[in-house]
Amino acid sequence: MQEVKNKKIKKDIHLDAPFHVTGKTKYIDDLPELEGTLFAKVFDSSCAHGKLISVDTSKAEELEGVFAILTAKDVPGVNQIGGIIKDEPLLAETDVHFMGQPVALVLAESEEIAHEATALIHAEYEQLEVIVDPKEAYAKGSMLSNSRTFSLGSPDSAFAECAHVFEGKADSGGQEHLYLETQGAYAIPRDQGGILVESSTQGPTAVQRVVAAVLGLEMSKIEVNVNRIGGGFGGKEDQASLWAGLAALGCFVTGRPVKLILERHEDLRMTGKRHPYRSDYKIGLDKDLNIVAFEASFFQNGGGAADLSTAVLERTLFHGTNSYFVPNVRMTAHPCKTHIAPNTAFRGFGGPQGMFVMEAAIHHAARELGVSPWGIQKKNLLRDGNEFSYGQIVENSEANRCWDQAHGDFDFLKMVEEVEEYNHSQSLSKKGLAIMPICFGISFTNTPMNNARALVHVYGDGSVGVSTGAVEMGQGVNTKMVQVAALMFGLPYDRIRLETTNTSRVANTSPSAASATADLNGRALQDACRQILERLVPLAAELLGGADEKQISFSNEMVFLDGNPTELSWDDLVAKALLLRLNMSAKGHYSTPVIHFDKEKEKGHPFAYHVYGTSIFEVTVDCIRGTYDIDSVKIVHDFGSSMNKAVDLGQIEGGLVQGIGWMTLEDLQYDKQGRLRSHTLANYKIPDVYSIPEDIQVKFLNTDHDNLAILRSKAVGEPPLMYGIGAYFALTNAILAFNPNANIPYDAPMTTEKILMALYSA
Ligand code: LUZ
Ligand code: MOS
Repeated sequence: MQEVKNKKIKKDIHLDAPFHVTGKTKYIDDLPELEGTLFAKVFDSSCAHGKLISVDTSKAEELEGVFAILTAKDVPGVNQIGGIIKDEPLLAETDVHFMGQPVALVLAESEEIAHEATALIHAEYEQLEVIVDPKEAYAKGSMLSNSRTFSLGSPDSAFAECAHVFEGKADSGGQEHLYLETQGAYAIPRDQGGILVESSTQGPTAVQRVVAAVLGLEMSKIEVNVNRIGGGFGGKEDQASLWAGLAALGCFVTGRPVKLILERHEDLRMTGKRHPYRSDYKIGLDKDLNIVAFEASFFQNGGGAADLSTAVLERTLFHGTNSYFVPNVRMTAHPCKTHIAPNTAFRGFGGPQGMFVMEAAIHHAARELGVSPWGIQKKNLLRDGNEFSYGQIVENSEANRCWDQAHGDFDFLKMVEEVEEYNHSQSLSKKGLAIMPICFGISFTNTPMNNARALVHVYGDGSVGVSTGAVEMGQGVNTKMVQVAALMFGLPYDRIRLETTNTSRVANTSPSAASATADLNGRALQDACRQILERLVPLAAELLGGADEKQISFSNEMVFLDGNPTELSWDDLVAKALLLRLNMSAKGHYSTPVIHFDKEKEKGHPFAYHVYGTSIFEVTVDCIRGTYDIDSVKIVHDFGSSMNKAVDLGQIEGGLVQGIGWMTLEDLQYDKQGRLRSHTLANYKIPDVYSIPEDIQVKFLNTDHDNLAILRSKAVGEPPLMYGIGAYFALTNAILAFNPNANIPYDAPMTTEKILMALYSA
């Protein structure tokens, strides 16, 4: 098919923005309530680990307006929602494994009554030992699954020959997703035993599968519809299924529509988060500061059920050497079972936790050797032909280009000089710099998930309806899908309607995750459009008097011949095609070529491509208070050939700030009983407008290599989060400027309290 060009297509807008900012966008809780709707509330475990002895719902049942209270015995199908490992019941049965675990479901005539009723339920537990620390879990053999090891070269003999070897520990905390729209679902009975589930999910098919299983129905009976969701960040990749499963259970048992929307407190308490990790590392360098060997043990805090932990664990290993080439590697990761809410996907999916350890190891080595970390970083950046620990060979590495351009464009040497001058002249305030290069692999690491479908209808008036498996969560994927269809058909954006994500229109979807949604669904959409064009082009050629099909193209709503507009419009061509009974609908399919991975050998080519970038951080620490400002973040990012700079820039800025929050502010605290203490927004701090760096500059490194990205516009969802790791090390360096002997354990987040302690430590 020839290239289709359309000059009128306006790029660089987010099509949803006007609706978001005027409050017109609709989420689950905005759906009009059907008559007879019941409101659901979850009664959850107040015991983090124990035997469930009894649940007494009698008082609650007496409350006027309570319609039913359901427990595990009311589940008609299998009481099991585990996605990868079958270790998580929908409702607790004989034991509980975290505080916040659903035990009973109250269905009432109003939300208020449901709320009141949950307070009248009483459960008894036999308390068992609670573990919240992953290293303790590992020592006690409390595991979710087997450990995994990635290795390359001969680390043992390499360490023996290293000029410098350093060992240490590096821990990072979890992170609350804090999507603006809390978890929720609305289940509605359909005729002949079907159920429609409106769900706030990134994974409509995952919801369909879970609902069918717990109800003992076939998937065909369950229709999952997602209009859009108010943020996901990974928290709704798998964990929306629980709430949808409960709403659907209520609907199935009562025959009435059931709405279940979590309040913010419930969501904070009951849902899993980014996995906290504790890690040990060992790094070996030669006398020229080449990293020759690296060893790490990652202890993942998985929580009370496996959820996506084993997949997250895998990505920690994939990204354990970040954007550096290390010829001798051994990294082992342990999925540890603890008694907090099951941790889950979160932007970066274990990758950031791995990269933090590598950066800590480099920082440690630089500090001991009295050199700058960026000297070591630069020296070891990935080059074409290098091998990742998982066997994939580096192609089209942009690591050095991003780094070099960041140094040049932002005059890093001058920044270093100015910071040194500042630190000489100021005694009670110090500046710190850090550079954070990133390399992120694009594809689900689980190869079979890398596929997508799209359904396209061209209607009789020439307008177009598009359905894909992509879920719009604010990231702008719908805008990108509109762009793809508009470009294929030569139509303006307003002729393309993006439909909801619905399992009856597009089936067997992978979740919108892994930064791969636009790539996978965009390619499937191109395939569908191409099929329709293949039917239209011969007709257009015929209508234009037997023109050469190869000369036909579509632009500005007109048929073009040999690059020039003809008299034939798109609308007339479509009308004619329908009269001739041509099929103006098509189903497109895409599965990523090339990729494969062998889990026995832990080797393969799992990623379609990698995304690179470099960020430079400058911070100022107030050495009396421990408070700080992030003065600037300067980034050169590998966008490929960005198809929408507004959307892509939004992803960089959002990811960056979310990463800074993870590394500096967001401090999840659990007590020994397994209770989340940072359970409100008063004691869990996320970045606000005041904590955003004053100066954020993002340069687009336009890289035009042939790649598997959609329109060569590289995936952009997750990679920028990892820039935030630079904030941690810039703060560390500012502390060291004040107190060169400071004792600073690598223990993120770097909160102001920790800064203050470190400033005056020895
Ligand atoms: N989800 C998943 C992900 O199932 N597999 C992945 O590799 C992944 N990567 C990032 C985010 N979500
Ligand atoms: Mo995600 S962590 O790509 O759902």
